[in-house]
Amino acid sequence: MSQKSPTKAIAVLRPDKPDGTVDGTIVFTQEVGKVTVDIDIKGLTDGDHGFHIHEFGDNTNGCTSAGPHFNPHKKTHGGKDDENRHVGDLGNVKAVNGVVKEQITDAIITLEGEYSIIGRTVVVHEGIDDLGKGGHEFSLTTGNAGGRLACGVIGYLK
Ligand SMILES: [Cu+2]
Ligand SMILES: [Zn+2]
Repeated sequence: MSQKSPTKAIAVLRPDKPDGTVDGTIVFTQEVGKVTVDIDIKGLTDGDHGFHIHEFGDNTNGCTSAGPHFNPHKKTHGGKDDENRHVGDLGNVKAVNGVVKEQITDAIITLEGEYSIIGRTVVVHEGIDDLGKGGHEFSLTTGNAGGRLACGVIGYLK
């Protein structure tokens, strides 16, 4: 009756800049056909902040080195529940009193197989992700979510 335990992964977010205030932990748990994401972030301004998985697990030059949104299927940027979205598009997180404490589920990201998000980077942004609907020149690539406040590479969790 041995059962494979679910794959879990974690990203520890660190500020992009030395004087940055934002940090946190993001825990991913693979379920059947979906991933549960437990989000704990602090040090944000109140309101919505773009929250994505970016392509590369590289923080050499801060969060910039993580590259664009993880987009293996070459789609345009969208919201989490849109059919047309990057795999990495998880929408916005909402900070209250500087803190985000949310649990979300997503059926597009996965911790297994060819399109696994493990080894890529979670980024939290300065501004609001317009989910592709803002009409800005960046809406269909980044959601015009602005600078990268904090990021962390996704790795396996025991
Ligand atoms: Cu992003
Ligand atoms: Zn995107």
